Amino acid sequence: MNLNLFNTPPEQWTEPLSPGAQVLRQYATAHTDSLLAGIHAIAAQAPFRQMQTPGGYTMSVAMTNCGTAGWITDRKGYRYSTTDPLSGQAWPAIPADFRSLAQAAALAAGFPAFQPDACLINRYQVGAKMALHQDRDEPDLTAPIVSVSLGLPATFLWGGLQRSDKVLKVPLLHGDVVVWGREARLVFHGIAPLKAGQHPLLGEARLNLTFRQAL
Ligand code: MD3
Ligand code: FE
Repeated sequence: MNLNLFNTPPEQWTEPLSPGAQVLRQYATAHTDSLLAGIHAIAAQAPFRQMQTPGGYTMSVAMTNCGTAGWITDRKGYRYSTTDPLSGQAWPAIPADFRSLAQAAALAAGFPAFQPDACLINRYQVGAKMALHQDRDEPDLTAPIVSVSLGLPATFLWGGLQRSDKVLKVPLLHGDVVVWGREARLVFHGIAPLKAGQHPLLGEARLNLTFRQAL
């Protein structure tokens, strides 16, 4: 881990975040208008909702999905579902430009065979957070996860392979894309409570897309 990274302005990030995690700083910036239009259309079919955890808590992050499968949680557990439990219908398809962006980012990070079939869309309002967790509901852990950050900046919490490992804080900004694979794929991670602010395109919110191979 290069500690200089945290004193270096994001525009100068040129190194991997850590083994297996490649930051493609501002990779999505030219595409943010079409991403936001796509998310708006998806949310019209499959609204953002705050899901229940198996333990009975309501998540502070609101979520929706596009793709053949979408990630859900309720009292019965965490899983992928081919239908939206709110409507009983299939999730909206992944827009072609979303998919191209995710595949190009994966290719740039050394994953030429990435075929995302699920895209979880997280919406953070001020104070929303995501507790430290691993993403392990996907059957093929050799496939990476590609994330795209939009809107207000977030503090990404980057731990290790044990929940008790030291956590580093990394800023994720509007337009940043990160490809998480290999040694980074099962690392514990989370998002600190979203700080108040106003983003010119998104107001008081952050959106995060995560492209996954879930089937
Ligand atoms: C590292 N989302 O949806 S994206 C999630 O910003 C999630 O909404 C956060 O963690 C967010 O599961 C972080 C970055 C991310 C996503 C998946 C990962 C980092 C990851 C999977 C493995 C390792
Ligand atoms: Fe995650």
